[in-house]
Amino acid sequence: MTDMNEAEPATDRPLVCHIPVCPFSQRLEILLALKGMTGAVGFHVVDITRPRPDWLLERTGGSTAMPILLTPGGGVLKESLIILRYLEELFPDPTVARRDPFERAVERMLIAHEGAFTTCGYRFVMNRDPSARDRFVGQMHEEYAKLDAFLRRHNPDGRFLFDDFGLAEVVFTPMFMRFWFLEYYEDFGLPRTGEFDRVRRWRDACMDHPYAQQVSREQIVKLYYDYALGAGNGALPERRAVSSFVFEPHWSERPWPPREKYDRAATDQELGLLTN
Ligand code: GAZ
Repeated sequence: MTDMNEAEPATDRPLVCHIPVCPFSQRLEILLALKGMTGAVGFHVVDITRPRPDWLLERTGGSTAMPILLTPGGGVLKESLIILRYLEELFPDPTVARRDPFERAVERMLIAHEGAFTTCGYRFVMNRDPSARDRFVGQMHEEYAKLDAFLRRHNPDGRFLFDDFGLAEVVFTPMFMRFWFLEYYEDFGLPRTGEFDRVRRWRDACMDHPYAQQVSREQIVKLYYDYALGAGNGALPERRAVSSFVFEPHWSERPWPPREKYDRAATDQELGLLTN
């Protein structure tokens, strides 16, 4: 649990300050797991529902977005894609990114789609206007269609972009998992039509990977309830006192939230957010 005046943790090894369920942080966790280097980096939990501790704001120069990587030498890195590259170079064996320059470029082209894909899914879950729903569905289809076309072009018969789970998979898997919130709150899933077969095979292979199991569907659905009401990043929806991102009561002890996001907003009590 964070508090503004908490003491600065030791940085005798690289330290990632993170929000445990944040997809950008899961990218780093997956990469380290693939390298067998999980223990080489410390993880310090930041509670998104509270103000950032002073020592952290001092180190980052006031920037609050997580994850942040603090180096033993006093360096500060932000942006998950940058931190991934740093960890890839710091712990080069085994490499997760492609070695061949052309393949690496192909991998980067796919990774370049991640921003649009992510934004589309988050805007959709946060949308409050029922009449805009069809437009979001169309945009999601377009995003999945782009991924499908890319994968068909570069590896039509495989499961991953190349032969195994690599850097592009590290980047996209946490987003595929977050989009469980679209299934639950928007009843939106990837259509089972042939035009999405290739991206479906990729997505399923990504989500099944043993090193990518840091979060569960139940956890995502429960923690992201506030996003479904349009309140992102630990902000509070109207008439609520406790964020769905709080650590206590633990998500596993709370009931499943209502799926109806447009015509009803559950209370703290209904969501099991009050400690007795
Ligand atoms: N581009 C950065 C990265 O590391 O790749 C993004 C980091 C980031 O946004 N971190 C969020 C954070 O720390 C938590 S995860 N926020 C608190 C703060 O003070 O800035 C939310 C979105 C969204 C996409 C993702 C997320 C999310 O819209 O999961 O909108 C609210 C935040 C596209």
